[in-house]
Amino acid sequence: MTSRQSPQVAVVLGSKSDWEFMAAAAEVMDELKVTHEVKVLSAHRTPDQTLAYAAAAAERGIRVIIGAAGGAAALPGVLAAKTILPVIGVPMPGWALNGIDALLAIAQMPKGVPVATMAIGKPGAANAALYAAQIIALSDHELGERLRAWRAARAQEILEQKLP
Ligand code: RP5
Repeated sequence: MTSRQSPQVAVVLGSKSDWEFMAAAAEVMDELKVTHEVKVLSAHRTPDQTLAYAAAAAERGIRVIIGAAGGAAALPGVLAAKTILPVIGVPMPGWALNGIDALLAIAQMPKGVPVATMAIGKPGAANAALYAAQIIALSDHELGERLRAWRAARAQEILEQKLP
């Protein structure tokens, strides 16, 4: 049995430099009270540790994995190759192609190993957290209620916007 404090979502960053964008995912999960852990693991720089982490995630109680990487962004796909947990990929901006490279690398998975691909950068990070929460809410009614309240609060913010 998994305790309430154990992480439900694993956020895996290809580099510490990705945190600048992925902090937005942690903020949303904090708001929604979705427990999570953040790890730095690279498909290219620490391949053995990345594979072992993905292979062990489900038995540790992780329900969803979010993988963030830039450039030749193999990380989400490599995580997905070692688990049947849902994997959500977030392309990181930067370098010459400003995230387009990572977007295509993450989205273009071969048949049989899916990765749910979000938008580039901070919007994608926040949406990855929301999407992970929506998956977990399929079997967590209270989280579903928090998600509904979160959406309603965002709608209210729009309705209350005033132009100068
Ligand atoms: C990717 O290369 C990482 O996910 C990061 O987005 C990018 C640059 O990494 P650093 O050189 O900043 O460590 O693998």
